[in-house]
Amino acid sequence: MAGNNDNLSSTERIKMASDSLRGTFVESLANEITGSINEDDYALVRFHGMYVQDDRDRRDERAAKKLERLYSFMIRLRLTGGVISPEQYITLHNIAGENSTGVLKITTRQTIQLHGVLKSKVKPTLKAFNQAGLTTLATCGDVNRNVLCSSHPKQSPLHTEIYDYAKEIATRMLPKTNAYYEIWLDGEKLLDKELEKDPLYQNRYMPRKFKVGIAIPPNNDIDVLGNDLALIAIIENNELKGFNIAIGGGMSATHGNPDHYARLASVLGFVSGKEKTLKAVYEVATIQRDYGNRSDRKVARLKYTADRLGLQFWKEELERRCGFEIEEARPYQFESRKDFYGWEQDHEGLWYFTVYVENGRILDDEKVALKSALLEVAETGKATFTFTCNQNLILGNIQQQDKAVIQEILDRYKIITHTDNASALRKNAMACVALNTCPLALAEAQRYMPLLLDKVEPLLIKHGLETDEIIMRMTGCPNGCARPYAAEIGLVGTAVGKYNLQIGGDRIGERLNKLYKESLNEDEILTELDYLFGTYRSERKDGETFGDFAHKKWLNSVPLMRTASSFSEINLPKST
Ligand code: SRM
Ligand code: SF4
Repeated sequence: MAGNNDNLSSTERIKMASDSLRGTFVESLANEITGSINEDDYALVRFHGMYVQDDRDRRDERAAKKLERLYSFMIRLRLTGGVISPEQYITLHNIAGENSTGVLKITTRQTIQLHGVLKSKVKPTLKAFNQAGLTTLATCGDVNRNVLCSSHPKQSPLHTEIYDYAKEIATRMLPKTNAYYEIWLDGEKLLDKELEKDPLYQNRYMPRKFKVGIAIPPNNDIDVLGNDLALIAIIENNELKGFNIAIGGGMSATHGNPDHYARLASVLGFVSGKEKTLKAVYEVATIQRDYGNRSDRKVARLKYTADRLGLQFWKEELERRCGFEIEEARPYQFESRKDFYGWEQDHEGLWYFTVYVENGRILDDEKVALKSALLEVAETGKATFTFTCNQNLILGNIQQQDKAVIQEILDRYKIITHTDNASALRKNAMACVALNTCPLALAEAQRYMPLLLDKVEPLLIKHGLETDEIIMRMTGCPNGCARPYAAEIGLVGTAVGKYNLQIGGDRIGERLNKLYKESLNEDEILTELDYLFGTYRSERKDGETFGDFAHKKWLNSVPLMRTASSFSEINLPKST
């Protein structure tokens, strides 16, 4: 029943033999000859929220000296909806300084990663996190990842109610293992293994990573349709009615292979009531667990299971497992996908300041001392921290009487000017990590994007487009970590210094872009953009966004990757 599962992939075998994710970590950590870990533990360490990496900038130098690669760990926190207290932020700041490169990297899934943590520092780091009430469990690996939730409470008085769903989903879908506690926190060994029995993940976990997000229209700031499972809050007369439930989003593709494609989630229908919604989320996961491909990891994500089995099958199977009907989807409207920079006040009178963080990198550099400023803000204890899927930061829940204190710090460190002065293009741009840590990067992204934007901005000024909020995203490879296929302009690395230019995505995340030109170098990118911007400026209709114009003008007849975002758009196969 579960697709082609006769030949299980090696990762499947490693998971099943792992003794609830224990693997051979005790041995791996004790081995002082290498900065790395045992081979099979590579796959398992992800379930604990870490990746083994090496500094790619230093590979040649190390090889010439006959040294092993400079291994270190990337550690990713679990922060549902991106929320963290000021006290926790201070811990994070201090640990980053002591045990990692010092940069706090806000990810495209609302959380923080630290890079460059040496093997000897992993346990102290996780212990310090744990003491602050933070964990990294299940932020990577074949499990439910960090659950996204629209970031800005200003958007809806129902934000807290909806955020509670995100927390509940995150909790219910955590793997039931004691291994994290035993290995990293030196906790006592679990004697009664029955307590570790995991009805959701069993001993095989998901076939591949599983991502859930909740968007609160009209803002689609989390790019909800890029998730395996997307919930879209349906609000009528200021009341939460329930959620449209969509499945099969994913942003990864492979250059030149049409069998691996980016896809937006397709809406299956509507569910209402907390328990029913949580049940539906859980059962979508069990269907993917049972039917996802476990022999070829390249096509193991839910999007492929959705297309292989068809949405009719998914809906019927979901209703069968839930024991209730999935109703007809309700109407909703996305109007934007951005962060609202600067000061905003919510319905309760609390204040929020959204800080522009270039590519999510919190550090002190020649442009701005952001890291020092944020530490000072956290030390006041008067603002919470919420990370956004656009790699920015919202300082929030600030009482009227405390606003001046926060304002003074932001002014003194020129954070407000830094945010105000960033161009519209820059404020809506994102880039993934890529080099020097990502082992899959074919090209630069976060280190190069700011330099490229320095050259794109004059083009926009030349064409009188400098206030247009065009969404431009870059990744170092086609895995799509900064969701480049959902951008109006996407640059996807093909080789060092070369990028595919994708154009024509919409502004609200409901239409993917398409390949326009392949493997361009910087000069070619700038020449193409000059032409595209010039044509857009002279031929666009009133209010027409760049993405909509580009789609109509240049790409209408180009075949799509999978983009169907509603049930009716898909050619439904017969249920099996
Ligand atoms: Fe990602 C793998 C970084 C969001 C799709 N991603 C990686 C790894 C871990 C490389 C690896 O496997 O060794 C990258 C680590 C780089 C580094 O040095 O830190 C990496 N992904 C990131 C982050 C940090 C990018 C960023 O700059 O913010 C994001 C962390 C999110 C988080 O907090 O959990 C990140 N990755 C995404 C997203 C965006 C999203 O989820 O909305 C996607 C596209 C959506 C999707 O999942 O389809 C994404 N990452 C991938 C894939 C392709 C998965 C697939 O379906 O084939 C890989 C490769 C893989 O899993 O084999 C990948
Ligand atoms: Fe690495 Fe590719 Fe993801 Fe960028 S898109 S972080 S290069 S895997």
